Amino acid sequence: MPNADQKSFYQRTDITGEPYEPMQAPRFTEVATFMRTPLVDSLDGVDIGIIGIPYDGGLTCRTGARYGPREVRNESTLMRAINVATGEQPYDRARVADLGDVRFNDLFNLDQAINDIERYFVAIAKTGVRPLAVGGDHSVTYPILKALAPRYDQPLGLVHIDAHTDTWPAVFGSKFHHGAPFRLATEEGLIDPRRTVQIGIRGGQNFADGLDYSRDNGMRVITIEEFDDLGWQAVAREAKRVVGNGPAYLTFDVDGLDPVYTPGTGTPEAGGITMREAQRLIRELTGLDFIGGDVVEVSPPLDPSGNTALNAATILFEMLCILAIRVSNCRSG
Ligand SMILES: [Mn+2]
Repeated sequence: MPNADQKSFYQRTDITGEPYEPMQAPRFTEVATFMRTPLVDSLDGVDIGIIGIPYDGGLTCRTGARYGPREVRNESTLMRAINVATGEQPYDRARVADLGDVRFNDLFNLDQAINDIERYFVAIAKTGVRPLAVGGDHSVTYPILKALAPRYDQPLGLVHIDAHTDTWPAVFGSKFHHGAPFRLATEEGLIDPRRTVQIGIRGGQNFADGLDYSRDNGMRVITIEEFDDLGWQAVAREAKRVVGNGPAYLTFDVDGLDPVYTPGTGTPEAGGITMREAQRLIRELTGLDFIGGDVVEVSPPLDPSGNTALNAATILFEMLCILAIRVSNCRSG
């Protein structure tokens, strides 16, 4: 599987002229990029691009997610080049790079921030690079979907892991907030609600507003109680049935996990998914046609232990593994 092209992609030269591979170096060394992949300023030759979105203007509650990308980069240096559980080696299958962060022209203007994010993902989508985004709060997924969905002849399917449905109407005077991306995406035909599954749902202000919207529009809502009854394997089967064939997007809000794993998040809800369940669930989603994904709502200032960012980086690695399988399958046939 590894070829010379992929190998040279990960090689670097240091200031003495010595060639080396950062991913083979001790994990406490080097500038922290996502998964120790090369930081690039061009999309040429990239299959999967991991990009930070240091934006949290859409938060309705506890803040700090703007620091998410930086801290996930740091903890992601602990990830290995192999998925020990599955044997997957994503860097043999695909050229993975750190694309840096989305830059904002007008950080304090929510409506403008959406355009800034969309602009980056339009650039990515044009090249066929599959993006893996790291937030930032969940409002960032709406402009990502705005950029990606028009490339396909049908609305995207969605696997959405979260404690909240994120289908709420406007709050505090704005329809762009972290509890609304999938209502906006449904209204604009970016996602197909009948090919959307929401997993781990258990909370939210005016709970019924979001839940009713999701169900009335045909989304498959799997509450945490149903998740508990079915188990991760059956939930994965159900997600595959709902999403079916056709392009799909994977979005993971770390508050879908129990707060023991991810206390550093904007709106924690007790009684959530375990890390082990989440890892096995994601692995089991292999085969769906994911065109990209994101991990959002990591707020490092709310968890100085770094555990939230470590678990987010681990989820990101699992997502990278299934995306890399998709890339190499598409390449070979
Ligand atoms: Mn949430």
